Amino acid sequence: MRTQVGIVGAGPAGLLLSHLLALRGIESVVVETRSRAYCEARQRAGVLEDGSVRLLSESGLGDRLAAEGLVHGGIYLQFDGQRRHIDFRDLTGGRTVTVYAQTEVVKDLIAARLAAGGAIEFEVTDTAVSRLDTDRPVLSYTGADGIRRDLECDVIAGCDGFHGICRPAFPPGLASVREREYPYAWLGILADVPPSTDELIYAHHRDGFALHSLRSPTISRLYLQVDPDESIENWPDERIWEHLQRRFALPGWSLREGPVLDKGITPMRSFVSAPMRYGRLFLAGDAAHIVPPTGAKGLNLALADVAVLAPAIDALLRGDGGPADAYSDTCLARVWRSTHFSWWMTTMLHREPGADEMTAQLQLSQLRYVTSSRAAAASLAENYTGYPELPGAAGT
Ligand code: FAS
Ligand code: PHB
Repeated sequence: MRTQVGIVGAGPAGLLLSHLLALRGIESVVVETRSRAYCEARQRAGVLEDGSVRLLSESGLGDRLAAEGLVHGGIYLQFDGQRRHIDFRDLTGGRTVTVYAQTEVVKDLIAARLAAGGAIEFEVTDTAVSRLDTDRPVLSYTGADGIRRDLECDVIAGCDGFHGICRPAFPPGLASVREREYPYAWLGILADVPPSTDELIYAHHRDGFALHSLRSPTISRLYLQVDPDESIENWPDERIWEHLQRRFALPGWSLREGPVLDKGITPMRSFVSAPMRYGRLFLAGDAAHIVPPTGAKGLNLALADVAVLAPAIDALLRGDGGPADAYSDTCLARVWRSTHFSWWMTTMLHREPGADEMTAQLQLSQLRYVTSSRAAAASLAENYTGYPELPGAAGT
């Protein structure tokens, strides 16, 4: 069997890459271990940067996003008994973010690929990649029908997330990894209750961090900091709401509660593996880098990687290897900016277990500065809405 580009993983990175390649007349096959239903229901990110919205819209994926996405012009930072607004529009000359869940991005991408006759093989097993240092790399997998396949490709894209098989396929010693695990995790809930806020609230509290996000005018998404080894069984809904009430408490404001539809615990880490390419294997998204979700960057970085990768593959297949040679460095510049911003937001807002009062005072001073200095607030706004700004669709 043969295709031009073999793509491992039907998450946002793999699916958008397949779509952007198809727009350039390049054929691909996406292989995915999970079912379509699982991929479409997996609760993850919720916020799209300005540039991500433009990228999706300019590549023909903007209809539902425009109709259902919630445009936000800022966020609230809550600390020390006060809640202060950071006005993105004012601070960045009009840039915003859009609340549109990753589940919806994935649904739109799968629908678009299947409508265009794209090949997505769900529920595959035993994926493997080989001959990566040749111009005919091979993507092997067993299909849902139990038949083993060896797909000869021109290029393979490793979009298989943090636990995938592509990054480990690099030769030993080639990749350098920079990693930091945080001494806390996020417990996230999806609740059937209208949001108690118009825009996201990031709350610093002595008990721990909390975030009030949302999915629609009737569905709220909330997170609270827990210990990294916590298990969800220790967190009945009542206990979750009790902690959220305490961490968001503010005179004259109340947090509405409702049925919890989904809950889970996510570990927090910063992780960058470089380079993002070996021979004809290119990594994109979580396969190459992970950021703590405090900066709302993970999904956006995945989309930004493939916005660079699609034109690079196109050029490579036309005989110009320049953009492909530059791929890793081009992406890593943005990855490190987002990694720093995500680390900065995380360490400013989370209670560090065992930290002394000095740490808490330093955090509060930073929060007071960011909400009182226009220069400091503009830096947060610029990074949160996406820096540097993404070019148009796929490098146009
Ligand atoms: P993904 O992990 O989304 O997709 C990889 C795909 O590859 C998966 O579907 C997987 O099943 C498949 N796969 C893996 N191994 C395979 C194999 N061997 N063969 C075939 N397929 C294989 N980001 C935010 O911005 N905000 C958040 O709040 C946020 N919350 C998160 C919560 C959780 C629990 C997790 C894990 C991540 C969260 N993220 C968040 C980050 C997340 O949104 C990622 O950045 C985003 O999913 C990255 O997309 P991909 O790179 O496509 O990777
Ligand atoms: C979400 O809505 O899931 C979300 C929003 C902002 C974040 C993280 C998660 O920083």
